[in-house]
Amino acid sequence: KRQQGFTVFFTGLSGSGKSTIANVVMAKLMEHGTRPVTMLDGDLVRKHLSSELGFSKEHREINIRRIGFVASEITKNGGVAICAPIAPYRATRREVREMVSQGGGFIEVYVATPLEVCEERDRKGLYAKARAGQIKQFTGIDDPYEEPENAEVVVDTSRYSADELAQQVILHLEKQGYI
Ligand code: GGZ
Repeated sequence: KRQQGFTVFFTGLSGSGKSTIANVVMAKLMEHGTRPVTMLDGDLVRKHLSSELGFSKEHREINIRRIGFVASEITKNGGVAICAPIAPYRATRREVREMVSQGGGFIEVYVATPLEVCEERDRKGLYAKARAGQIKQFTGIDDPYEEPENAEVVVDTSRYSADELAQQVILHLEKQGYI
């Protein structure tokens, strides 16, 4: 029996580790070798699909709906989509879930790294800029992040490595019969 397509949708703050974990999940899924895997990372989407958009609520919603549409097309055709945007709004995440679920599986992964930890790391210096008012509407600083309440997987980056967390996601996919 041909297995159905699915979307793994990561959500979490800037610097939470979404991309890192998503890339490990992608590599592990490709080792399985059964179906094509498409990565829709926040950065890449912003560059290639949403370059005209900013970070207002309206623009973030448009961005997430685009990601959701592409993911749903991939999923419907039996592929695997991995998405890793911030996706700060619960309602928009629900819309994407509904869209994707019509054609396959939807697995929301909440990368629950606390703001203090993301800000402490501040790999790109964006939090410092946001605190200084040089970037406005920065998620977690002066813009909201609505925590997921029904995520299929919640990962704790303070206790496990990206590799271990990716393995937790893979385990979930195996348990649910996706792979
Ligand atoms: C949040 C911002 C902002 C503001 C620029 N707020 O760590 P990064 O740099 O690479 O990830 C962040 C990325 C977020 O884009 P998304 O498309 O994932 O956001 S959303 O889902 O809300 O549409 C960050 C950078 O863009 N960045 N300005 N104001 N992140």
